[in-house]
Amino acid sequence: AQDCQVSNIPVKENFDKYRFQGTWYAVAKKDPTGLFLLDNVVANYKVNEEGRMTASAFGRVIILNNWETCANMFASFDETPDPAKFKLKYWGAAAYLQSGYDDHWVVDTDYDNYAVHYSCRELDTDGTCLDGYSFIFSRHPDGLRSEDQPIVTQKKKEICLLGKYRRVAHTGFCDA
Ligand code: AZE
Repeated sequence: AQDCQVSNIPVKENFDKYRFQGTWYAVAKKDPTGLFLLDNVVANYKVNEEGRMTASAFGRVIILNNWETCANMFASFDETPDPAKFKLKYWGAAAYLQSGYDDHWVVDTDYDNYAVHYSCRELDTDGTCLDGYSFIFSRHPDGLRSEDQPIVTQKKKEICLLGKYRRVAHTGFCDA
């Protein structure tokens, strides 16, 4: 699993989108190239009446000519044969925000404390990831519990991103 081939990355077995619902605080992230959420990233997942997973997310961004704002994002997920692998269709509340269609894999989660998210946007010719991003989420705004840290470190290794993360600050910038 550690050959860094995107197709060999293990994901959460029997992922349960119902248990994944609710608020997740990003505690660390690995950025893709280009514009991205800077910090204060909070995501809220739901499963709608038709059984489709949806989400909203906030995060601080800097767009255009150094204009700092809070991005209010929405998403709906397309399922794939693997229950932990989704396609994320996302867009912003305002047109100047980003929209896209990315992979959204849940590499691991215990549903109650931590989650490891992964998205590869562009494959390299050798099957490794050329451009991607990843979030480490916690149910707790103040970070991961110490007992979850070794699990998350192991998962970072398995997705070949150990040492590539930055802490995500929560300063209240996007709080209503
Ligand atoms: C994610 C959680 C589930 C909902 C969404 C997510 C991703 C959002 C982005 C937003 C980028 C915005 C930019 C604006 C200028 C995975 C955090 C929507 C990638 C760059």
